[in-house]
Amino acid sequence: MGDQKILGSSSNFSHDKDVSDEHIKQDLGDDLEEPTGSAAKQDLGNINLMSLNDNKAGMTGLDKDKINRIIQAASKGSKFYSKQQENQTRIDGQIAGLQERMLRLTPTQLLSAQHEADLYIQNLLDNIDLTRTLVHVDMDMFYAAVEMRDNPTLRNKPMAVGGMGMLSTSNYAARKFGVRAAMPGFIGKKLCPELVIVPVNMQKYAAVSQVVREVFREYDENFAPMSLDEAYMDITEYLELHGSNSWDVVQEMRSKIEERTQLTASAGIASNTFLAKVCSDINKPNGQYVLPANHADILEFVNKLPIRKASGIGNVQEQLLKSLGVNTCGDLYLKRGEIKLLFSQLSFENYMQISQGIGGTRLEPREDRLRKSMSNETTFKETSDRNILIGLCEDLSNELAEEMKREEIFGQAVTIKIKSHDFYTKTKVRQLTAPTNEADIIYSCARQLLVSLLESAELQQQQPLVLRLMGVRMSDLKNKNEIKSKQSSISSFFNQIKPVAAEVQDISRTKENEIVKDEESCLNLKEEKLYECPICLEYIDGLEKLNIHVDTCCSNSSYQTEFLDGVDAEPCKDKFKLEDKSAESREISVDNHQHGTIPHSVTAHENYQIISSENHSLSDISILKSNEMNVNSLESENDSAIIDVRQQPLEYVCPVCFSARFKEESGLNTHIDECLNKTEINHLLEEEEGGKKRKLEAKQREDGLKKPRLKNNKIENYFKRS
Ligand code: DCP
Ligand code: MG
Repeated sequence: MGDQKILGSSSNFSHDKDVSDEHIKQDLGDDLEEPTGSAAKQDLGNINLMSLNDNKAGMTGLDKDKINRIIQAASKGSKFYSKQQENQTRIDGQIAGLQERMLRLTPTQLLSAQHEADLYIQNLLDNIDLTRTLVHVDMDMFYAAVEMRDNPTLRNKPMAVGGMGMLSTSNYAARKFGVRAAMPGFIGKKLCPELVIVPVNMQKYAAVSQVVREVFREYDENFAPMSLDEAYMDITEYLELHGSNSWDVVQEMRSKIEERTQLTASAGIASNTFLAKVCSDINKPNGQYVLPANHADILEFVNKLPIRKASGIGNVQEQLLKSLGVNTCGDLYLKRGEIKLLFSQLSFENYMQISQGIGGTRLEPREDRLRKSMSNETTFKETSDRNILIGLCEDLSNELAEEMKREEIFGQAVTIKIKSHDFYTKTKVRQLTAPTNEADIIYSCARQLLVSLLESAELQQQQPLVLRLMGVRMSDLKNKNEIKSKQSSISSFFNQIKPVAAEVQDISRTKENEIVKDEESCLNLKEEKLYECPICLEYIDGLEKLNIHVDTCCSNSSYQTEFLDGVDAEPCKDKFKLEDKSAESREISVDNHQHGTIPHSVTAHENYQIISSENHSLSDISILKSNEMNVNSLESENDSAIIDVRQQPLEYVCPVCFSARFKEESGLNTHIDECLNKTEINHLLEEEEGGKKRKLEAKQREDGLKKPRLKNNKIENYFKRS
């Protein structure tokens, strides 16, 4: 416990001190000419999107205006800055529209909406569950604490973990200067020149995390890790079994963590996950807070809680809500009429739940927690060359398939993501009729989506689209246990490349410099996160890679003399792979049972038939009958809504020849019988058997989009010999 003393008594932990203007000025260094007065503020544009998020332990009482001016001055002139300016203009427009609509609301409309809201809330309260004891435990300044533990010279200095490109976290001494996670290191240095930046060492943090999780397991076998340093536990049964009180149990749990790791953790105890998480931050570091499980106490607590404290409410939502006069969770209730009328039903419900302090009371069973998606992205030198782009798409698909095979994961939805040279992102998704991790199938589908995106953009703009980033993502994941053997037969293969499917187009913008938490990383200990280079805005997976990248980026730029000054994206060509339920899941398909998460969801409903056709050497053939997709999306902190859902007419496509289409099932069945007898299948089989593999590939290539390229040794996966 020797180290504990050093940590516990360190001044780094006294985090509530004010930082005066003078203190900051003194630490600015001479090279940054600080703008003063309102004119200067005007000059810098006051981009709310870039303002310091001080919603972090150890950051209360900071001179936020001052810090914001430093941050904006440090970023001015960069692509990042101008993009944030552009995004802010868009948000300002949304705010103006919102306010205009609010002014037009009549008292009668408001009364009626309030009444509806009251009914909704009453229903929530009638079903409230206050019987569970949920705990949220979060390690204090995790990466930084590990580094300080292992290197005593760091303990009394403002320090951060990361690099000049991006910081992962900072200790409490550095937070007093406004230095925090998701901030570029060079801006951290502007805020605090004596800041020591230590590189990330993920292996070390993962090892500590294992030890901490062993402690969690002692209290709840089914604990839900949310990242390396935090988890939810439901200790209701533990308390019943041991007849103890939650405060003492959590105290004991934290002591065990400290004994075994020499690191401190903080905890929150409440009747649901939303409240437990908020509570764990209250007495950080090395503290805990319990919120009694009765509605009066809960209401009193949430009434004064700033909206930003509710998980899922980020910068943009905060700006929108504040423009309506909503500053606290209690205000969400006071403005329930306006919220009902001005926001979508999903947002309304989410906000009303927050206003009542309602959240998840049951943790998802461990076996149900599966990563939501896996993807592979690459950035490259801007190009509109169709061959290069298609080649990239193939590489990405192959690598992704390899990774999925390694992890024995299958996906049923393919998404292509592209980013144009002017930073607009488009994604297009297609639902498959059966899960797969076959490269050929993924590539075939991704390629079709890519070509269709390129062509529609070309039509719109009358010129080829110039791209700088491409990604292929597989979602709707299933593990091998969920895959029935028949689904990996020819049926899935043939059906997955059907050109008929629902499509979704999504124009999204991703929050700048926000490192996205991979909530599922807890399951496989891969803590790769997506970072955006603050100089060229490329996305990089993993902090270490980002920092190497930023160094290259900086050395190829005018950064050394004036950081962020008109730097080009040219050096950013690194290929990278990310595993996510991260930025991607913010766009689509979040359903993580967490209170307060932004309710984005995509649901696909499929109807398909399985036709058994053994006499044709095929074990089964599933046929796409219809594929419809419902997309619900609310604007979130970083994304604009998913825009366009198109429904395709119902149609049966022959899974053998791909060219015959039928309105009726009976016509299709007759056709398949004939088609199967035709030479094509026989050829494929003969060629496979006779080892004429090249011919097959050539044929597939010739067929282009119509058929996927089979891996030679994979054909037996699709054909079962009788
Ligand atoms: N992390 C990251 N990028 C972020 C946020 C966090 O890489 N944008 C990493 C580093 C953190 C760890 O995850 O140490 C845990 O994140 P927390 O949000 O819990 O932050 P800390 O543990 O560092 O600080 P706190 O004491 O506020 O919990
Ligand atoms: Mg933490």
